[in-house]
Amino acid sequence: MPAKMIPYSLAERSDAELQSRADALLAEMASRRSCRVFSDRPIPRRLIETLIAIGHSAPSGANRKPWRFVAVGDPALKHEVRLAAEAEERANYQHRFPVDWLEALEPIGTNAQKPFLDVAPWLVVMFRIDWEETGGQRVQNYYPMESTGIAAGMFLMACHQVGLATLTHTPNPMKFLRELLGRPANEKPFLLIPVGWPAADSVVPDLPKKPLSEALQWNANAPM
Ligand code: IYR
Repeated sequence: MPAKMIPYSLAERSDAELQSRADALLAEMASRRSCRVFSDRPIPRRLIETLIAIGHSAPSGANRKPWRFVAVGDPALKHEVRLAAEAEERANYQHRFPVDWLEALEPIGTNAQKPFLDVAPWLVVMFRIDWEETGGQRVQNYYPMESTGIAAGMFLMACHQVGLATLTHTPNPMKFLRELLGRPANEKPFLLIPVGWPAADSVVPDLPKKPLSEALQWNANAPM
């Protein structure tokens, strides 16, 4: 049955106002960097919950919200995650990554050591849910990959907007996260996102960024 329809409208704004809001947002987002050196300064659980609620507000295929956020703040569990992630990454860096991948990672300066998994006050682990069981029936979700990616992006943006640092970490294969965090087989680990303050001595690589002109194409008749 179709849902009841309710009105939807947004505040009336001039093009100039939209542009200045967009310019301000771009300036803020352009300063986001992936952080690999965190401070242990605590972050309140309620703040993490609100940030996750923002991720959870993401659109999703058929409104299924095919994701799970697991917020890990227990030092002992974070340490277990670190040990398991480092074991996978050691294998990745030592013999699983092909040479071209290692070369692509070289400027970023990453290696198999992941101290931030102990230090960051929260590890937010996202899972994607391709199907769910309701009443003994297997129900397919739609676009779980796209949906979970959008939710992750909104969560990352929310963290940056409130003033916190994040990292999109993928210590593949990530099956260990399902086991350590007690999630069922239909939940596939998607991203491990440490959240917190950068350490006082945190640094990031000074990397050239692909210009927008290489990522944006206008069609020939696009209006001004
Ligand atoms: N997951 C590994 C390797 C890695 C992969 C990509 I793509 C990066 O942008 C950075 C690192 C690690 O976290 O070390």
